[in-house]
Amino acid sequence: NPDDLYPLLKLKMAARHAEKQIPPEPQWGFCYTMLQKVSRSFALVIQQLDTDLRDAVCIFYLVLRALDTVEDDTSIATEVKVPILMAFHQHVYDREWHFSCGTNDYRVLMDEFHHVSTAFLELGRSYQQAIEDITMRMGAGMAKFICKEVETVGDYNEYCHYVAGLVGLGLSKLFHASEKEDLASDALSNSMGLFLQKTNIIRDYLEDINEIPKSRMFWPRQIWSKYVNRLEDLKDEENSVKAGRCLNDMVTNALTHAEDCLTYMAALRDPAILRFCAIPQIMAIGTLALCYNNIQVFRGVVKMRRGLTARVIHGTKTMSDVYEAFYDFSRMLKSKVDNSDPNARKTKEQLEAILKTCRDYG
Ligand code: RWZ
Repeated sequence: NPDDLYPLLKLKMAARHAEKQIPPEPQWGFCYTMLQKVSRSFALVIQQLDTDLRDAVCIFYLVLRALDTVEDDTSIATEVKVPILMAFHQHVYDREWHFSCGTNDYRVLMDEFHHVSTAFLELGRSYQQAIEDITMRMGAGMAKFICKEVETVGDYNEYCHYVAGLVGLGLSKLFHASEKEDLASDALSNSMGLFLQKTNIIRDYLEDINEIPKSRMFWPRQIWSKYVNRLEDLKDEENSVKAGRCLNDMVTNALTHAEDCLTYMAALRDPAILRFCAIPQIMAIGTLALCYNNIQVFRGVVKMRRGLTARVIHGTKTMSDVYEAFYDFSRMLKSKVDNSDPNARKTKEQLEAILKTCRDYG
């Protein structure tokens, strides 16, 4: 599609530009280089922000990444892991603190964590307090879920709150600390994180289930047990109808957060912060539209085409663009709903509510 070429070129140029913008101080150089390595997409959206807020968000991300690296390392005994997770918010203040774990780039992040601490100590006090508070709460939540499975939809919401909803709360605090935004409510901030996290959990089914050593699964039993006896059974060819319905059930659950996300974004005043928040949310609803009733989710990776991603990144400027994108993807999703699906009515109700919000305000 020749229409896609131009935005794609711009995207590549933006990525190269980001590489060249590495600051000269060793601690900041390390942090921005590391951010590029652990998340190219996040390194790209973070560039929307002004310097002091961008620095705080970069450190926030790396601190949580390090916390996640500890949680994720299955070779660490629980008795060792839990105290580290619980005290991580104190370790960030200590330039001498060190704990080696993880692999590849994540191991470098852990081994050179003193650079992150040094940079953290240079942030304004209100940024530090926001990062400390969220790190403490996420560490405690991760520790709780080490020995707990995601059984009910309530557990699913609770787990997603710890690993993503809290990121939303933290970002809202950082935006407020920058004096560019009012403090958003915890409920709306939480929804911003849950919408992204639940989309990732749906899309990453196969990757998570095939992981060695066996990773925990986040699809709640309360949902999948309506369709199959074991979560792995969704992969089997003979279960494809049931698998599709289970997938649609999960997408419908994720869609319950979309209206809150629109309300959150509509209240933002700073255009750069809006772009930073909106790009991932539009990618999420686009991914849900792509995954709905698409059993490829159980066979391989389902990802939005790169040209479309580039268009989202460069085409999102104002809240009107956000309403338009949510409208288009909701319409696309609605056209895929089949009345024989047990959740068809619920799904369509969710979509109708999103479409109405977009029409009323967009
Ligand atoms: C913009 C208000 C970015 C909310 C959630 C968005 C993302 C998905 C991934 C909130 C390190 C990446 C692993 C942070 C812990 N959640 N979350 C507003 C938002 C970082 C590890 C991975 C989390 C995690």
